Amino acid sequence: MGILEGKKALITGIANERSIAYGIAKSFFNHGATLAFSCANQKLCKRVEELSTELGGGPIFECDVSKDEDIKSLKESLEKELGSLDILVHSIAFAPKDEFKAGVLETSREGFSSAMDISVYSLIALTRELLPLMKGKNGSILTLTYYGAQKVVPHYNIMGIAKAALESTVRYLAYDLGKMGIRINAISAGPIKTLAAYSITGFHLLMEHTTKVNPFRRAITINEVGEASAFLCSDMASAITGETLFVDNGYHIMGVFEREEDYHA
Ligand code: 0WD
Repeated sequence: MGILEGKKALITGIANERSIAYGIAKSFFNHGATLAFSCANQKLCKRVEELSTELGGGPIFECDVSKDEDIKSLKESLEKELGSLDILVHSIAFAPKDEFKAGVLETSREGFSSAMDISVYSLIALTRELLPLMKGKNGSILTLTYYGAQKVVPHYNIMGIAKAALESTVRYLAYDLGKMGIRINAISAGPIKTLAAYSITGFHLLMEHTTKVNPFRRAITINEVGEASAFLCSDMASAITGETLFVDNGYHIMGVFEREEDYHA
């Protein structure tokens, strides 16, 4: 029996087969979960439709998380289709491309607001709206973060600030949700070549460096994030909440690097 047998999960944030959310969906399906999906717009929903057939062909809902009305109708549709929910996967982030290029000093008010709104507030809004479906279910919520929340990663800029807020949000929500027996955690994934990653200036250098110096000296895969996510969202992790779990081949444990060339990607 799979570790997610009998659990119903909503997966947000699949843009294509490279998306971290797709790796999570695959693992969840293999571990026995029933899946539903949400995507930001019709175009993405079409893509998800193709990918979801091999994952049980669950329902797909359009939901732009920057719109309260979309989140409300997502809840109504989920209630109609699934009745209840055990797991929410929040795999969503956005910042205007120019905000990555400019340094933090040049961050615009609009860029800051939209990065915080879509990458952080959406976790609070989705959690609050979907909570009634998760009550009494030992529910589990998961979001995705990155090392740039805790240390300076050049070019990550506004998104580093947003991810720091996201990790803090996870801790505060963990406290509030604990009373209801619901857990919430974050996975801090190492760099992976996805659509979102390509918005970051110099991502290929970051990827090359991280891959070269981590203890395993290789890149992580979306399947590895998927397997760790399956564990965190299963009852095996029943005492874990408010945590940020690194799935990065151990890059974050490094203090200095061994060789001079390790500092150059
Ligand atoms: O190296 C990486 N790729 C890492 C990503 C390392 C560590 C963490 N992450 C995080 C990202 O910051 C994000 O939170 O993982 C999460 C998933 O990102 P991803 O899988 O790397 O990227 P992608 O496949 O692009 O999925 C992110 C999706 C969007 O895709 P596009 O490319 O269309 O922006 O977030 C979704 C959308 O599907 N998204 C939204 N969904 C609903 N409403 C919205 C929105 N307003 N905006 C973006």
